Amino acid sequence: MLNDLANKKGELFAGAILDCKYENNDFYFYCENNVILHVKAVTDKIIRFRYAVDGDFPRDFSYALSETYQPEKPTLEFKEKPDHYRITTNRIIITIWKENLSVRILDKSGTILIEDERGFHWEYDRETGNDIVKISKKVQGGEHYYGLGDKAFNMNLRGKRVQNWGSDTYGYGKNSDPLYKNIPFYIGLHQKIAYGMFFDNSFRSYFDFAAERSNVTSYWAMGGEMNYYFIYGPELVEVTAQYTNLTGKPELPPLWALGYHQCKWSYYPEQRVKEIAAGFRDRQIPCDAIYLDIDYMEGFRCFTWSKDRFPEPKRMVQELADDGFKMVVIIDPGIKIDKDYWVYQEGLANDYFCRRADGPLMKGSVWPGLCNFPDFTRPNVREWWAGLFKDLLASGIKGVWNDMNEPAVFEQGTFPDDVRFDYDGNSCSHKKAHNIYGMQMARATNQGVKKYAYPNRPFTITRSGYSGVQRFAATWTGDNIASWEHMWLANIQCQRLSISGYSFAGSDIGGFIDTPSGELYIRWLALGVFHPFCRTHSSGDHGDQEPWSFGDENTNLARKFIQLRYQFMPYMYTTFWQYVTYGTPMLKPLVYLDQYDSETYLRMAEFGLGENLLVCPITQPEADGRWLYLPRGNWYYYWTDEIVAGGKEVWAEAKLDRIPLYVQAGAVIPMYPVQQYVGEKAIEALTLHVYHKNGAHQSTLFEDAGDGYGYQNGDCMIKKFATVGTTQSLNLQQTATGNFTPTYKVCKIVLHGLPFEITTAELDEQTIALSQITKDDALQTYTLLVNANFQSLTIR
Ligand code: MIG
Repeated sequence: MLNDLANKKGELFAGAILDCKYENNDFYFYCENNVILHVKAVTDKIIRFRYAVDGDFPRDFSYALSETYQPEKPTLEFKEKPDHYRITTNRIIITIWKENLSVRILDKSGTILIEDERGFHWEYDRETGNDIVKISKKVQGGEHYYGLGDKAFNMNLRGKRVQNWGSDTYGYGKNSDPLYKNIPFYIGLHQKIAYGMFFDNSFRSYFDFAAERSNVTSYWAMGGEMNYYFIYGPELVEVTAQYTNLTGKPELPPLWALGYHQCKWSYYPEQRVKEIAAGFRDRQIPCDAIYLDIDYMEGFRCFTWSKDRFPEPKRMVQELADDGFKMVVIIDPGIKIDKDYWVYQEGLANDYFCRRADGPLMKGSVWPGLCNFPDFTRPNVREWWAGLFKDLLASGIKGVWNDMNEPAVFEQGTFPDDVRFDYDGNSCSHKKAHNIYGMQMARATNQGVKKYAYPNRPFTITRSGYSGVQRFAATWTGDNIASWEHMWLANIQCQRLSISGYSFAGSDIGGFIDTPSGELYIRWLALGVFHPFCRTHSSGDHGDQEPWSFGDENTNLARKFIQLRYQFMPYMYTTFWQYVTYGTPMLKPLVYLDQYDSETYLRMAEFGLGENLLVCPITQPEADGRWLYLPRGNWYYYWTDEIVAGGKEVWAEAKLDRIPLYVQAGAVIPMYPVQQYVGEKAIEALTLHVYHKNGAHQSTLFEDAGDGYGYQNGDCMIKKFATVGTTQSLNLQQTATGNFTPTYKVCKIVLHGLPFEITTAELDEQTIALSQITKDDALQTYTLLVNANFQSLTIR
């Protein structure tokens, strides 16, 4: 496109720098032809570049940025040289050439991190009056690219061109683009050094990773500003964490939201919902949430209930709650044009709906028929929208699911370009607001659910979003298909979302369109239980997709994998806490586990979950295992306790009753007993699986009430488990901080992989009788019960 456009219209470039002014962390470079570059050192590692072409900057505004982000002040040095300016932070060196405003960034060892090719340039688009703003960078030797949200491409984006224009893509496939989300953030890796690039521009945008020209990576947007953040790693995880801090982290979800969820388009009437609920409890398959799709409403009118299908919602929701089920309902943006419908009346009376350029209300057909659409970019509209959730929450609804918010409109796809938006006081057209519409809807929804769920935590989920949307809702990967390829895609998309700041993601397990075979369903479920959001969803006209729909044998396997999810719950919750606290991605592609090993660069099936687990799904039929690349270090095969050395390809034996799953040597993995739903029983013992390693390792456990906001005031418990192992011994130290007191008083410690026979055991300096340690011959593990507050356990 760079060249196509260039053929027809003129590309414009900055002139030479005439002057420079600076104050604190802000540097302004004024060029010959009215171009200004504003460089802001946000931190020592995050540098913002903002360009103006008409001699002035418009009001600075972004929906992406977190309001609570507190950057650490950089340490700076500024120098003017004959042909360039140089800004040096504690970590990087930024050079800006006087001749043409070209930018280069080096790390402290002098390695080039990024370097402009043609640099910033633009084109004036006569039709819209917008500037098409572009930048091009040289591809560095051996450079690889990752990120960009939900893209359905191979993990490594080199050689691809992608587009951000949120779209309802029913039955998309590998390489379909654009999809639902708009996350203009990528991560570059070369010479084992990682950096991030966040192009904060909500217009339709494109990224070309050495696709058009093999030595150039470029990106551009159809309007708005050239406004990007460079983020220095050098570690991949740090790049994602910084981006996530910049664009915001969610709050902790209620613990039940990490349980298993069951969804369908649609479960109705009440009797059917009850059958589904009973189906879980009768078969003892754990489940925390059941969803109602659009058919629960009266003629698809949001915030109404179908009188025939759900005559007494509050009673039904309560009865389900008594049995441990939380109910989540869908809410779409389209409000039916219907004079007798109160939501429509209120929206109309208060002028809350979007308007066309010439004044009429924006009309579009979606499920209810012709609809108007709230302008979620106005604070008072969000406030109104939030208030609409009062009755739903009062009926006991615990979560809300936002769909169709790309925004999607039948036939025409989305809104026409001329539709107007307030954009929080920065009035604009759909061209600019399209990509943030879904995010602002999710924001308003979260605001309402949060308010009325109080003192409990809200749960919201959205299909579309822009950078920063992770603050407001969980997400899923949209309308996928029950095929092996789609399961493969789900794995990549969830990892990619995670490294793009959006960890709370999952796929429609088993596929939304079509019916999976039992085998595919089980393989997919086995993967899904290791995704932060774990929900089976399918469209109604393609048969049943409950965990018991595929015969007895598969039902048993489904139960087993869902039970595993509940056993790993404290580990998943800890991983979530690390995400909301540090911005650490919950899922990590293999390259994130070892960027110093180039064998990981093109891998995409294997991923890390949290600190200590490695998962690799089987995405082919009739397999009894698979080859995978295990990162360096020693790993335990979860199912057998076999110790496997990484840094090479290994074969993981995994018939349908297993998913390749490895535990890092030295790890301590916390587990809960199986429950049918979160909070079913008070946890009486926490199990700590300790995996011996020759050497030291540290693991974490976070616990709190699992709901409410006490954790924000210290009512939580952070435990660190430090293990040190030798060929003769194992020491485990536990240190705890925080005020939370868990229900359990004991820990069940399971020792894995001891390379010696136990002769003595000491707990907090007291000898333990060996008779208190039981050996499991199958796995060669040793189990003992200890006081939950133990500090040190030594085994020899
Ligand atoms: O036009 O609400 O992606 O999860 O079940 C289809 C019905 C609208 C699309 C969502 C899907 C949901 C379906 N929706």
